Amino acid sequence: MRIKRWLFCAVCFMFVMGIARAEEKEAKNIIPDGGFEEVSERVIGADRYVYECIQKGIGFGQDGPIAILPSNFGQFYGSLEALEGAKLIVVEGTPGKEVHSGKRALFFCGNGGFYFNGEDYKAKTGDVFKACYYVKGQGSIRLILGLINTEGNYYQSVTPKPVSVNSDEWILIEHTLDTSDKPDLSKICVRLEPKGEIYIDDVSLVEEEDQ
Ligand SMILES: [Ca+2]
Repeated sequence: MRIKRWLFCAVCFMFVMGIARAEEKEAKNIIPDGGFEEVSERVIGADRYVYECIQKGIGFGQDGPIAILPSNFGQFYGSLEALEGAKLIVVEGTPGKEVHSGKRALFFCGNGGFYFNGEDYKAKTGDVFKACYYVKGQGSIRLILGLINTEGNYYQSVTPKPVSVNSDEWILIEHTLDTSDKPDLSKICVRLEPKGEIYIDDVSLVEEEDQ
C-alpha cells in the first residue's frame, strides 16, 4: 500500500515538473501586444508627438481631439516629412476578415516604418530571432531589428528583404534574423516597415533556442 502511494506521488511530481518545464520552454514574444488588441487614447492637444505627426500630414483615422493609436506603437522611423499622407489606423472587425484574430488589427497606408515601444530587448552577438506575422493588402513589408551596442548606441540593423504582399486573405510572413555577423551587440529594438496598403496582425518575435 505504501509503495503504491509513493508511486502515485512520484508520478504526480513528474507530471507537475513536466508542465513547469514546458512553460519554461515556451519562448516569450518580444513584441508587446502583437495582436494590436490594446489601444492608447492620446489627447492630441496634450501629446506633442501625435500633434506633430498630424501637423505633418500623418493620419490616425479619427476626427476630433483624441487619436487612437495601438498601445505598442513607439514612434515612426525617419523624418515625419517623408511620411506625409501616411495612415496608421487601428481597425476593428471579425477574425479572418478585417482582423486576423481577436478584435483589432493595424492598417498602414504609405511608405514608412515604426518602432514598437517597450524596453529594448537584451541580446548578444550570435542570437537568432524568428519573426512571424500575418498581413493582407497590397504592397510589401519587413520586420527589422535595430541593433544597440554595449556603449548604448544604435549602430546597425538586421534588415531582411521586403516581402511582397498582394492578397485579400491573411497570409503568414516569416523572417529569420541572425546577429552572428554583428559584433558588440547588447540590445535590440524592433521596427516594422510596411509599404503600400497593408493590414497587420499577430506580430511575434521570439529568440530561438541556442543550437
Ligand atoms: Ca488582433
